[in-house]
Amino acid sequence: MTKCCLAVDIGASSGRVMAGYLNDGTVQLDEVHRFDNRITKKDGYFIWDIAGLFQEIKTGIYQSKLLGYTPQSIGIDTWAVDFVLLDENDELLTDAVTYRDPRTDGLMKEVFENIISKERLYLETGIQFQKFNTIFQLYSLKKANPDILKKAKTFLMIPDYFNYLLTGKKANEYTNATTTQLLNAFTKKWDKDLLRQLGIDDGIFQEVLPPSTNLGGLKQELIDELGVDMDVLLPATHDTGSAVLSVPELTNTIYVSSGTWSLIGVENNFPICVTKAFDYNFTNEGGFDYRFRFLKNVMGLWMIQEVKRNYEHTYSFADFVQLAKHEKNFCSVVNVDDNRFMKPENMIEEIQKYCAETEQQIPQTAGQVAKCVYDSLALRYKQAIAQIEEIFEKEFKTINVIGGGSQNDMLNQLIADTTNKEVKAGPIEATAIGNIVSQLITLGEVNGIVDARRMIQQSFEMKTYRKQDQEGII
Ligand code: LFR
Repeated sequence: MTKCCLAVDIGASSGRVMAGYLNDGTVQLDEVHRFDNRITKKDGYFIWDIAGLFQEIKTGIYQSKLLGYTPQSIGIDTWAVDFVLLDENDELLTDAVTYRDPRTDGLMKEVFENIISKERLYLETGIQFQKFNTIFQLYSLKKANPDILKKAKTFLMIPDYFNYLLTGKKANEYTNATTTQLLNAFTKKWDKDLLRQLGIDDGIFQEVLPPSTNLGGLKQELIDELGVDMDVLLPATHDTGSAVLSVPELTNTIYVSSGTWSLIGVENNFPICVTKAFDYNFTNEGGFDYRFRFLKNVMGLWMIQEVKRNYEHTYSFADFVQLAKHEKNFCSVVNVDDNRFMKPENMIEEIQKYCAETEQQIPQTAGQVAKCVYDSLALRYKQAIAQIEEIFEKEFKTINVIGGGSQNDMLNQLIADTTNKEVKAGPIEATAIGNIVSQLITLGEVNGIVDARRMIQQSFEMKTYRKQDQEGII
């Protein structure tokens, strides 16, 4: 039996349970369970199947045992901003509505006009303006369904809720809580003044606990059901927080955490809320060890995930890359961050419409659609990177692409070509690795974030890309 930590990492399109452990000073990772995650529609809202996901977590725990592991701890990370509310009997009051639901359309402006100015909100929270931030989701609930908020006794974000189901303990983990845009960036506590202004009862929010907190053991009924007894530890429960823990070098490097979203930024020891950061809409999300991720959300691979779904999964992600490589001469680009691509009826048609409206060539084949997506993403990355360099008055030499998207060698090459910087790709499982090392730090098996990053560098290979195409593709 191998002693391990279990990392549960759930993204917008899939989740996995990984067993991780140290061997000879290196981090070892083994996928014990993988499952799909998808958005469904219920009662007029786009929602996550939260009960189904918890079932998958349990299957993963059980599976780890069957594969010969003895888990000593488990940590859960997921995407950010989404939440559930519990009533006085700790029953769910709502489905977990996804941040891609249009219920918050137009509400940012209303909040700035009626509740708090945009500038003040940024200065207090350090968080970027995204229409899906929890603050706007709660505001929309207050408008559309005030009774639900009245009945609510507990606010838990998605990983907090899973932790509650595992342990019976209610808490709001810090890194994920920062993405609500309701936490003061300096006190690192719920901003009670802001909540009062919004008319939301601050009593529903739980204690904010940092990564490395031990929430305690599993509930007895789960120990009986799964035959496993272990502690539930808090990693950075926001997936991007865990992912960035896996970036080994951050002095001269800009990271791109590449998955459903592309999160492009640097790491700091304090939030940066200068005018340019505000103008360019950069965020300061809380990280492990109270470091801050200064980054920008760029659309990411959601577009190609949707394109794949629209083609009824006829092509794999690798197929799209191969097909796009054969479309060297096709060169139409879209603004990937346009709200129309957030949750369109049909992504392919939306891309085609955009190209028609902007009088560009309309992509017809799967290869042309994919090429358009990759070119458009690379162009947007280039702009975000230029903005970071402008804000920091510094040139960064390297870009480290981490996460599932780092397997896309065409996109990696495009980034090198368009930015003329060295691109390092990997680790692919950055988020799960960050989750595991944070547990190892909590358990005293790794010394801290500096050692963890060195260890990760020694444990996982990275591929390097340099500018090839002098013309640039875009
Ligand atoms: C990435 C991510 C981003 C967040 C977005 C929505 O998976 O967590 O960091 O902005 O999803 O929650």
